[in-house]
Amino acid sequence: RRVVLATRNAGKITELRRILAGASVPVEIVGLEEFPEIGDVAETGLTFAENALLKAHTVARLSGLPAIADDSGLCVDALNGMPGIFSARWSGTHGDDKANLNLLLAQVSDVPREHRGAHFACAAALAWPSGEERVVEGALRGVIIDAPRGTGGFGYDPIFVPEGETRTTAELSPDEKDAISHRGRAFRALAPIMAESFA
Ligand code: ITT
Repeated sequence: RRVVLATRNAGKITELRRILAGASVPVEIVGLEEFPEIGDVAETGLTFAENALLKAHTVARLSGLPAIADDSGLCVDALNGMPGIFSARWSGTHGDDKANLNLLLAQVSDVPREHRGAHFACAAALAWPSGEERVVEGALRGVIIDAPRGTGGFGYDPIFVPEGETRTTAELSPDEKDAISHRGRAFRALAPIMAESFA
């Protein structure tokens, strides 16, 4: 019942462990640090689902265990859905959350409030060493604000206010974010599939 969590993003690891624990999936989650021989997976897919499957399949094949992966990002209406699958490396440096967020803020600085719509998207993939696979998606609509607020979460959370909220996702409690987030939705949908396949 061991499953490898195929991500190196610390913010995701925290959230995924929390979400899967809350969904009572009967598995032991193993981190990638147990497989130092597995390098970075090139994210060559064109969609969140393709990239999540690429990561899950690669890690399942190399570890010999089932693997789950998350591919996610922020899609901004005024930028035609960008940064999207490029969210982690929008500024040019992979994983530089602050630089990515600041570049995005500069790019929407002229966009009026009524056109600040955006959504977070997450594809949650599960793959087995046999090549079998499942993938599900979740999303959260909201708006991009002018200046960062809050210290929770990671990535673009300080500039994203979900629909129906006044606080950014960085100002929500962990439980509040999980309840509505793209990641919470995707992995809660994957949970019964995992539970069934590990029963
Ligand atoms: P792994 O491939 O190792 O999982 P990564 O950071 O490269 O890590 P992605 O390609 O899926 O993963 O990029 C996700 C990026 O999208 C992340 O770096 C953030 O910038 C953004 N993002 C995703 N979910 C987010 C969330 O809940 N809050 C804020 N930003 C988020």
